[in-house]
Amino acid sequence: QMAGRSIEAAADALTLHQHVLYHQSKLYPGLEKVLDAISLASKIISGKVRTMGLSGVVGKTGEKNVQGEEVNILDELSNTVMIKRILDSGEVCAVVTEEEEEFATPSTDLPGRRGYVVSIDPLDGSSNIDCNVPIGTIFGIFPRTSAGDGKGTLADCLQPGRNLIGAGYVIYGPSTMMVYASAEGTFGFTLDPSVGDYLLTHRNMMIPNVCKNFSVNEGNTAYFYPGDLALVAWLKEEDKETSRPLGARYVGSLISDFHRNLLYGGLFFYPHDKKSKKTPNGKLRLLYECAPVSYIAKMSGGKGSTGAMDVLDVVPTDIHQRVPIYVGNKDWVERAESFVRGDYV
Ligand code: P6P
Repeated sequence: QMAGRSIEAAADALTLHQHVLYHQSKLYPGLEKVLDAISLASKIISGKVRTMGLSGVVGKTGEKNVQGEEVNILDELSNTVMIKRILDSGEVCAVVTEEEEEFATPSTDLPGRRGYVVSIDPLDGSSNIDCNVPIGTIFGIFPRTSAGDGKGTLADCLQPGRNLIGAGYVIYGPSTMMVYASAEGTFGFTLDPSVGDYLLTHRNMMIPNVCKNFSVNEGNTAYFYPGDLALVAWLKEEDKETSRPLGARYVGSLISDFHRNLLYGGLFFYPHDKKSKKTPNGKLRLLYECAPVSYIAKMSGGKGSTGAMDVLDVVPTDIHQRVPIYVGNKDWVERAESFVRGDYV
């Protein structure tokens, strides 16, 4: 019986490429090549992450990125590899990445349709890299809006999450997994290093109808607005009917917190707070963190909100724009909205 199962699995576990080819390439020609590029770059990153103490990628470059954050060697490598592979696919007209002030565009003498835009956080959770806590790559894929097949424009990059045609993340955890969501639903693929490919292991992922944990950095409560303070207190009260108090889980790596909540149910939030004038709208970025995870949540039966509106309806005015985010079980996100709506002028 076991043998049969393992033979069957080896024979028919779809690869990520096949999944995209079968489900999306009629509507979105060449999209599978975009996923191939992200997938290849993520395998290179996975290899470095798994041997980081040996592969000389631990530590800092000594530079600061556009966010004013110190850049880790692995951040820079991940960014360089992702941009190059994605633009070389010939299917992408612009890449928005956390590590670059401006969006990157391809040389137009490459064959290809350049019909898509990719927003990407090549390696999210950098503060966790050196201490071996899971980190991740987060990405969103939009259709280009400008005419022709040349380099993309700023307008191509400033699209609301509502326009996403696919979004996903790679979690470099005990296993390396790619979770990819599209109109088809949310599917999980596990990297088999002996094969060197992502094989389907989780079909039609849906957030369970239970909310096990809340996930927020309570070290910031001194700077919270009243609504968020009331929300945190409410989540901790005992109330059997609404299965409170919830557990508390906070890894500090968005993809780890989000992935756990996708599988077990949970409410993650990073509110805007009074901590820093520099980031009045919270810490997480719309285009390559909040919109992709809100899209994945939506495709998995959940929701992402800024507290005042659906994250997917926010039209960016800047490619590095930050928004507050409450994401996870739809009913719990809506409860959170009722607490914090009052804080929005
Ligand atoms: P804090 C990691 O640096 C990150 O961008 C996300 O992955 C994570 O959710 C958040 O910041 C953690 O921020 O302020 O709680 O350390």
